[in-house]
Amino acid sequence: MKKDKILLIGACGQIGVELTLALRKMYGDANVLASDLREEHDLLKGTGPYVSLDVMNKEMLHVLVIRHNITQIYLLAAILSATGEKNPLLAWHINMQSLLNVLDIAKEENLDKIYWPSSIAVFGPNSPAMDTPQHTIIEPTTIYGISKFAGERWCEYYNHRFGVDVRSLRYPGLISYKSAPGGGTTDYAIEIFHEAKEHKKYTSFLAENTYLPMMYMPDAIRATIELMESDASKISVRSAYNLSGMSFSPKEIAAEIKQHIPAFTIAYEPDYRQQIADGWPDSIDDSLARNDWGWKHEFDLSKMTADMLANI
Ligand code: NAD
Ligand code: AKB
Repeated sequence: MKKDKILLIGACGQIGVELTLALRKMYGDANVLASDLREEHDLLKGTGPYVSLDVMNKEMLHVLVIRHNITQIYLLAAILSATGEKNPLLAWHINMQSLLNVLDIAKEENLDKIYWPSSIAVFGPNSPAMDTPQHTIIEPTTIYGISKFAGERWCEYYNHRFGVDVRSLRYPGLISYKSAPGGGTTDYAIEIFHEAKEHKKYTSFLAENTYLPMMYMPDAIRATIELMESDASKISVRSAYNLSGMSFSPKEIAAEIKQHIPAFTIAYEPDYRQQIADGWPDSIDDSLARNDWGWKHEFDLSKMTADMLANI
């Protein structure tokens, strides 16, 4: 039997650090090769093998896959929504070419499984905002959302056309304390905790009643692993599954933080990210993920707030 050997690309990012550590626990430290453009993250040091890799360099990626007998790739490298709007052509180039490099090598080397995350950013202002269904109008207006939607189509194409076992989730905004976020519109919901603890006040770049779908990182890591561990016969969606945890506004998260830090105050100064958030859903219907492979979230706003404040 072939031994599982996993390559994580973008391992030093907000999700990558925690996913690398979780996969090392499951598969054994030596069987999970972490890689990134950046220097190795402090939390990864001494926990397993690490290589410097630019995923845009297909030849180098290919050599690495062959040399390390890689059987699965988790591709997490990307330019996120807020950063993407500053340089749309670069975001398109990196987000698309990285995925095409990975999918093509997966096809050529007959790899077992590929994971690549999509985002709620695939939805746009013409999608239903509440309980946005899996299949609906999808007209993203950010370059990040456009690249994620195109990526979903490529994933489904490589699965149907070439049999590549690629799996994907449309993550909501992810909230965590271990590794810093990388330039998203939902990052306010992480900054607010750090500022609340340090300065007891926060100025939000989104308006008070802007609702967005969100998820606590432990739920996101578990969802990713549960999807990847599911029998292929259970995976009916080969583009990307809707995935839901909670939904709240800046006003609601501030009220929740105030329960723990009574002196905490919030002000609102919406910037260019408001327009991005206004085009995204308020909440997501993820019944397909729940029915197909048994997804169930654990963290709501109050449980997450208590955990974040206890750990920062
Ligand atoms: P991040 O920005 O924190 O991390 C991305 C990592 O990729 C960084 O460490 C960066 O150095 C690395 N990287 C960038 N270009 C690279 C290249 N050319 N070669 C190798 N590495 C490169 O992002 P994240 O929040 O961890 O997101 C990971 C994935 O999940 C992305 O596809 C993102 O779109 C998706 N996602 C994230 C969220 C969220 O809230 N964090 C929500 C939805 C989807
Ligand atoms: C972002 O805000 O860009 C990400 C996402 C929801 O994809 N957190």
